[in-house]
Amino acid sequence: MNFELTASMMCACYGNLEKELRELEEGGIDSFHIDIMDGRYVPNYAMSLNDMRYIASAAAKPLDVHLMVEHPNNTIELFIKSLRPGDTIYIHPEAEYHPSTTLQKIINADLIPGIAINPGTSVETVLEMLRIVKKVLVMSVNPGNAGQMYLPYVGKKITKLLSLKEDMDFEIYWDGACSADKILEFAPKGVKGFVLGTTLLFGKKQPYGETLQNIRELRF
Ligand code: S6P
Ligand code: MG
Repeated sequence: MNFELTASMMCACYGNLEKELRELEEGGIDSFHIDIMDGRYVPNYAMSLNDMRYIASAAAKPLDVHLMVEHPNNTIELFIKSLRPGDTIYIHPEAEYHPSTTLQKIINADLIPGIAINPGTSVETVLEMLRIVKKVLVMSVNPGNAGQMYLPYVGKKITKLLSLKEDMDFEIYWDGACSADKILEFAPKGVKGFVLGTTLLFGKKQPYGETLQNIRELRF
């Protein structure tokens, strides 16, 4: 089965960041998920612009930048200018007065536009934006931290998004508490990619390549 795996780099070991990147790339990761937080939109900081710049300069695989910041329109150029075509920027529509303006800047820079949908946000409130974006990041935990519990009510929203994705031309990605059983359930239904954090990839006594291989060999 064809699905993408992206590594949540806020969960990586910063003492060995270059080694982490190499091991993940050699192990077959598809992209690097970069969680940028401002301490206001979410009560945490996680990664910074400089962390993202370093990973952008050192990685061969694309970046998947998840902006959990208020009014990303004010600073979006800082992110755009360090990224390459094929990289993605997700914004949270609730964090912006005019999210379509910010998304247009991402499109104009030849990057892939995405929105991230919080557990408490309805599909109906972001419906028009689904026509603009190419990727929808469904948060299955509240944004701000790794290592949280899956919120089961998010499953219904994924079902709704799956019914819209062909017509509106976007792909669905999973972010938060991603486990093997979730990949087994949702990849066959059409969820295109999964963000791997502490639940499945980091902090295990297993080389990343083996873990990623095991995930690719899950039986559907
Ligand atoms: C949360 C963030 C996520 C986490 C990821 C961690 O605000 O957007 O990308 O880093 O969910 O994965 P896990 O398996 O520790 O929940
Ligand atoms: Mg994220």
